[in-house]
Amino acid sequence: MTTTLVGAEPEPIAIDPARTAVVMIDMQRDFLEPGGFGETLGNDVSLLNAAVAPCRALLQSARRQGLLVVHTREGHRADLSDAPPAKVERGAPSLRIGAPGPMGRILIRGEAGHDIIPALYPAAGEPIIDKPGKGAFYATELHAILQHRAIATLIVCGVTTEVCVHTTVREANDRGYRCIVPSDCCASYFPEFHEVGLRMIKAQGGIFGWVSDSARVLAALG
Ligand code: TIU
Repeated sequence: MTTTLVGAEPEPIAIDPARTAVVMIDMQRDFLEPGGFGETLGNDVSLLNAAVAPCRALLQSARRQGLLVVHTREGHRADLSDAPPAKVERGAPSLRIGAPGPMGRILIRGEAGHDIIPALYPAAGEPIIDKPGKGAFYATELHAILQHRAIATLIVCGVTTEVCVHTTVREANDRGYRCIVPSDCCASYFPEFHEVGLRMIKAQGGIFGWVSDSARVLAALG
């Protein structure tokens, strides 16, 4: 085992790259591009685009170093049978999950808007997890995939910081994974939620995990 030290708060964290996975959360057109679900909820989607370049740099480094890279997509079956009404009922009725949007039915698997943005498109062989919830572990194969590769540490990137990234980090923390969140590789429609979400992760001695940034992760990966 060859470990490398990643600069982070509340303290540096040693990782074994062979047992570390990058988890890229929901970098989907529906969240990042105009006309998608994020915008229908009343959000300024341009705020999320700041995370794309740092995510791309981190992805490229992770691929070069042979880290496991996993992508997630939030979305539902076409008949909405896996979508709780409590979730579907958010937003204006004409713009809800399953409603027709400019990029196909909103957050429906197989529709254009559900797909991952071209800049961060999964490479051949990288697992893609289709998740019905906010957390990447809920009702998915993610834990099994990580266990089969003896993954101990997750570098969690994506959108949005306080919703799907946070929920996934909390789920991972309860399952025994060490989570590192590079601050510039995630983003929120609400800058203050991004800030406070990251502070929540690293507070109390790192109650949910570690907060770093792409420069420090890239330096550690080499
Ligand atoms: N992926 C994710 O964060 N789903 C959301 O619905 N996020 C919002 O911030 N709305």
